[in-house]
Amino acid sequence: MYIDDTIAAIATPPGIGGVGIIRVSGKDSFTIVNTLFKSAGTVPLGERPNRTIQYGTIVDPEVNQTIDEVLLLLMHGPHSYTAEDVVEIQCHGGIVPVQQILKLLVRHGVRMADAGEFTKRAFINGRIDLTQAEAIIDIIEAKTEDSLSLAVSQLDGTVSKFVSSLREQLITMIAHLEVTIDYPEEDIEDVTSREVGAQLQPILHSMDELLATANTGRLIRDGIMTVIVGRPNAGKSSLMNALLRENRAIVTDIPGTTRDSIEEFMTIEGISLKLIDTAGIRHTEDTVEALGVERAREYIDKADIVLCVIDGSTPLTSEEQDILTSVSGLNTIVLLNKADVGQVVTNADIEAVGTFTAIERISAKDGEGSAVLSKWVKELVYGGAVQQTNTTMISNVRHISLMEQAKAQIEQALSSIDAGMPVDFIATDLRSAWELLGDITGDSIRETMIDELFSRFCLGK
Ligand SMILES: Nc1nc2c(ncn2[C@@H]2O[C@H](COP(=O)(O)OP(=O)(O)OP(=O)(O)O)[C@@H](O)[C@H]2O)c(=O)[nH]1
Ligand SMILES: [Mg+2]
Repeated sequence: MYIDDTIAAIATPPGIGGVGIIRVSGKDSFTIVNTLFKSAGTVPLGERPNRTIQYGTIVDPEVNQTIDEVLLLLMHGPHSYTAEDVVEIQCHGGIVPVQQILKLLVRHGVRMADAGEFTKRAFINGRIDLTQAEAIIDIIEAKTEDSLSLAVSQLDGTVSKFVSSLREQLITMIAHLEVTIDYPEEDIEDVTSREVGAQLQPILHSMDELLATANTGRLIRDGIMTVIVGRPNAGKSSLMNALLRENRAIVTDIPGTTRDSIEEFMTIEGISLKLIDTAGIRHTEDTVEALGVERAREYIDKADIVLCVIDGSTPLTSEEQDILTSVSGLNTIVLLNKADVGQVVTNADIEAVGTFTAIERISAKDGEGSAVLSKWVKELVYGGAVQQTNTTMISNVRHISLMEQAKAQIEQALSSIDAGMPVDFIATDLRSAWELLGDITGDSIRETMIDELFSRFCLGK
């Protein structure tokens, strides 16, 4: 892919701020900006020292009208974000100056960049690989300190280094096998297969280790989808408000108050949670309410944690038993609410219906619930074998899925070896694994996938 045009975009968010930045990248950046820039010095921008800041004004040369006072950052490729010649124009941070300057640039031969096109160029020009490009999106979208530091470590190339080292080992083995295909002799094939088999074991082991971090990595990156369900009037919206510490959802003593789901983000233990309050689940003739109930059920399927609120002050109803059955076996915390008015529902009553991660007593009305939730969030994210410190973590669903597929290919190669299959079978499996791993870093990726991926960026990035 050869890129020969010059692109520009407003890199700062729309609105009013201290400065506004327009980024220009491509081989004509310096010459085009030069025709619009006026300063005390007369040396053309392209000949001024690299990586300097130049003060002056942007002037529309056709009518000799000054648009704004600016600072220019000059960066010659390949030492720039895109690895091309880049000029960043800093003007005053209003909506009009940035737009006027961009329009002027377009009139002088610059093309408006697509979303993510600067980062795409950095990738096409080989400055970063795909995992690093994806890490940049994650940095921009990070909602907590933990998700930021995970993304930063991936920008540093932790995942790429891991993947590249696996690919190098695989290609050596493939070469080894292919030599034997060219000189087929029974015992050489046999010896080679066994050698390759022995070398594949540690590879498989390290893939397993990385995949073991996937759940933690994904939860840190994407946040925990926490869904509050229960029958009408159980106290779900009261719990939502208690967790958020604000009166976000309407609470009344009328069953069926919440009719549509309400979503809010919150942070617990440095982890971002997407909290969803749903309509009370019951059989209803009301069309709107019924849609809300259906939506509640759909959320249960997607949830990382289900908070099932039961009114503990009255005996379990058959409706509540049905709800409990539908969330049994999931990562469900049963909350026996209204502890303040005395509880008649026992743990045994709940356990008789199904299996749940925990059963806790709370009083949502009094603002309780946070301590319980934070305990289980910690358990879910950091519990188990995975330690967060210093391990390479895989968090992107695309990477996880490709790594799993590559692992399956290696397992297949191992069983071919065990079954005494010819070496070309084994080589084919290993080659597929090598290609799948290459898709992670973008070494063998298709163009449509690249476009799809970069379209997720914002303009000017
Ligand atoms: N005593 C007591 N009452 C509570 C508690 N939590 C909620 N309530 C009351 O129970 C009633 C229903 O509360 P909501 O939070 O609206 O219940 P909900 O589950 O969201 O109900 P729907 O939206 O109708 O499905 C209100 O009158 C609340 O004040 C609690 O811990 N103790
Ligand atoms: Mg409600």
